[in-house]
Amino acid sequence: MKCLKCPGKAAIDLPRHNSAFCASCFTQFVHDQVARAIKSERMCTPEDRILVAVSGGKDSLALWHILLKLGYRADALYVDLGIPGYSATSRSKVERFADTVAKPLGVQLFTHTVSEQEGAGIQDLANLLHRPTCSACGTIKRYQFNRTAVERDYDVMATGHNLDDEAARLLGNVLHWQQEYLDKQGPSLPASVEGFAKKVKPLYRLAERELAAYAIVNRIDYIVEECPMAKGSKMLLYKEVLNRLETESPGTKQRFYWGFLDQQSHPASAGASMAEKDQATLHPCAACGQPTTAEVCSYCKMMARATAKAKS
Ligand code: Q46
Ligand code: ZN
Repeated sequence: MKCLKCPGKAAIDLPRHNSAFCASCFTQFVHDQVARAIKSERMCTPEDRILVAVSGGKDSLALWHILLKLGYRADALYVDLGIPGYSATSRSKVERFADTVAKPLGVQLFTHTVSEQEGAGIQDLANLLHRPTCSACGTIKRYQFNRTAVERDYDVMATGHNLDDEAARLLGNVLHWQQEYLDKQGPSLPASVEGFAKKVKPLYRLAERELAAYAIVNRIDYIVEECPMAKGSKMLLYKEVLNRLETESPGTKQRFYWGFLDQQSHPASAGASMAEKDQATLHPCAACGQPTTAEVCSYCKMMARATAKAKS
């Protein structure tokens, strides 16, 4: 297969975009997708100072890499959760990336160590509180990222959530009709009140698989294993289900999540009653007078075709 953009050989195919790219055109494609996300969702300007939440995984390190390549001033914060056999490796990946890629560009890495600052590693802390580890972890990470962003005067905080993450989260929120969460599922959340940093997800247009390919093509050394605490989580199940749908019908995740964002961006029509919407879009069929959105209703069109066929 050939690259869509140049005469080179394609290195990665993107069924949902009906295209394939060579390594360098693919890198360009990823940068373009992020630039587009930032612009269309008004995430930040070139003057803004950005704080990236990094975990050592492909998404957050790719995000940091992309923002730096696009010329943004992006520092990062890593939260060391103190999970045996996982945190030490993820921390070393982040530090290596910072030393080799970020620091030469004059940007900084901050580290927050849970066992030092909160007094115990995340698992001990969760046991103590009788809370699931991930729930305690989520609380600490949200709090510390926001606090660092606000105290150090960053304009915006960026996380590496990708299309798969957001589609899975949307599926969970829809299955449980969590309206409050649905309202906050956009990729750009303003600093709604004093003390809250603006939060953005510049990778929402890119799939997990595309970010893994980006990391490999750009030689980003990341931790491949998931956090051991994620095992058996609902999110992984939702991702599995969506992956099955995606295989059967490429573009499903994108249609699901981007379609949701589209609906959200038209609050007027979403808020209108069904009767109001019908009145705005329906009018009498030119042939039979029954309500339709087209000039001639589908019944009349179908019957006209049937009549024509019968006569021919
Ligand atoms: S890091 Fe933390 Fe995740 Fe690990 S303990 Fe759970 S929430 S799974 S994103
Ligand atoms: Zn190419």
